[in-house]
Amino acid sequence: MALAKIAVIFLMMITSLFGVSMALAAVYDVGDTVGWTIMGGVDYRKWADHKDFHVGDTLVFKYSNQYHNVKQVSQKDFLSCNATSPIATYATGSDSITLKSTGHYYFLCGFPGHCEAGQKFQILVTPTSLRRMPITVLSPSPSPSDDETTSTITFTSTAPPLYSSNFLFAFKLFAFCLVLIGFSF
Ligand SMILES: [Cu+2]
Repeated sequence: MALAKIAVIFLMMITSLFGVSMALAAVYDVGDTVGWTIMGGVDYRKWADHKDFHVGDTLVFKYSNQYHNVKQVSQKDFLSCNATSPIATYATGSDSITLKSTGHYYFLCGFPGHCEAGQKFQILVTPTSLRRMPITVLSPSPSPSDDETTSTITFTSTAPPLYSSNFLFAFKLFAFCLVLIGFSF
C-alpha cells in the first residue's frame, strides 16, 4: 500500500516539475503593448526596473523600422547616447534577442534624438540558478507526542517568478503527501 502511494506521489512530483520546466525562459515584450517607440510615453527604465532578467530569457522589440532601430551598446555609449559604435544592431522591426550570458546589457534607439528622449534602457542579466525560493515544509512526526518540527528547504528553481506559485503548490502537495505516508506506516 505504502509503496503504491509513494509511486503515485513521485509520479505527481515529476508531472508537476515537468509542467513547469516547459516554461523555463521568459519572453518580454519591450514596452509591453506599446512596443519600442518614443510616441507611447513609455518609461523604458521603469519598464526594465520591475523585472528580473535571467539567462535564456528573450527580449522582443516591436517597432516601425522606418523610425526606430535597436542597438546594444557599451555602458559608456549608453550614458552618452552614442549609437555610432554598437555591439549589435537590430533593424527588422520585430527583433527577438535572447539573453545568452550574464551581465549588463545596454539598449538604445540609434535614430537621432530618440535615445535622448528616453528610448533607452539597461538590464542586468543574472544566472538562471540564482532563482532561489525558501520554502518551509512541515516534516511528519514519528508519533503524536513529538513536537512538530519545521525545516527550511532552499529550493533552486529555473522558473520565472510567474511560476513560483506552481512550485509552492507542488511542494505543499509533496509535504502533504509526506504527512500521509507518515500516518500510513
Ligand atoms: Cu527610435
